[in-house]
Amino acid sequence: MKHFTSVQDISDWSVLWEKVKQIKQAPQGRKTLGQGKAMCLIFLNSSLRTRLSTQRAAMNIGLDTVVFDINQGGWQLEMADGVVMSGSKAEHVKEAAAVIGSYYDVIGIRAFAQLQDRAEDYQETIIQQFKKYAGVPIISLESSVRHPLQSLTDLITIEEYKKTERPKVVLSWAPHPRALPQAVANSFLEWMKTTDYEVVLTHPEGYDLAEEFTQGITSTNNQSEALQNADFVYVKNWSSYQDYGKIVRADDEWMITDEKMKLTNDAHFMHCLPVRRNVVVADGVIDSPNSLVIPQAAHRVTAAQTVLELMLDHA
Ligand code: AN0
Ligand code: CP
Repeated sequence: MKHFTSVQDISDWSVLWEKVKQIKQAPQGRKTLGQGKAMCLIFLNSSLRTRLSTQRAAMNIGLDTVVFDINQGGWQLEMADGVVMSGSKAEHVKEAAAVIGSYYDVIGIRAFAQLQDRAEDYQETIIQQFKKYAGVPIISLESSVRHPLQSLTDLITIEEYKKTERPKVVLSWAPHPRALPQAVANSFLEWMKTTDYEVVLTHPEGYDLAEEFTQGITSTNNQSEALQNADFVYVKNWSSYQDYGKIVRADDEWMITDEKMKLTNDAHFMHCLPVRRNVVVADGVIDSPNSLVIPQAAHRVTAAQTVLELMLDHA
């Protein structure tokens, strides 16, 4: 695997599932795979899971890791080509990525959508520029459009907990006090499309995702209808794609409650975390035995290690 920035980077699913199985059985089975190599994880935004699980995955295979919170102590990077750099940005990504690539064998980068300019966010500029200039494999730790490590985790989790071959998986929008990116939802749909699950998307009017992600997916503005007989309820907030980056209305009634979960087929509750209790999901649901949020988050290590092993196997 050269880079890991979207589902397109998976070239052989049977090799991937074999690896997932091995890692679940013996996480430290390949303790020396990363020996003599090192990874740099660059964060432009906050993180708990991505930061810690990716480091833990690296530890399991003996890959040294450095975390670089670039906004705290790094230079501000110019991402666009051909600009006159007379403003506040001291260094161009062209040099920065190449330099980091000369020190490290793998680079992970988290750069959320800014939610100001849709065209700019949807170009995934930061990931693209690192791919172009770093000269080493790039792992997305959540870009402005996608969060593939999360989506792989979600797929591994559903595969582990599904009780039928073709479970009904519902992705439901839920309210949130802050405008959030669409990346987790976009990416989830992109990965779900590779399965033969019954996938249903539900959100209030005004929260349609980009067509490239929703094409071929059943979608409804009626949350109760979507939840009928669901086996997995995956919940996430995102801000509007049409009215870009905006919270278009108060839709508090979209919170996932115990009452709503009663409509489902005793569904598992999933969320990528961090989650705001009693805004996105009621305590009763997230604290119930049907909630998968902790095992799901634990599988972030499985997912990161799978990706790292696939990269290093062919390095
Ligand atoms: C981020 C988001 O919605 O993209 C990260 C989720 C993994 N969430 C928040 O900022 C709360
Ligand atoms: N799910 C997830 O990516 O969590 P963090 O933002 O804490 O890394």
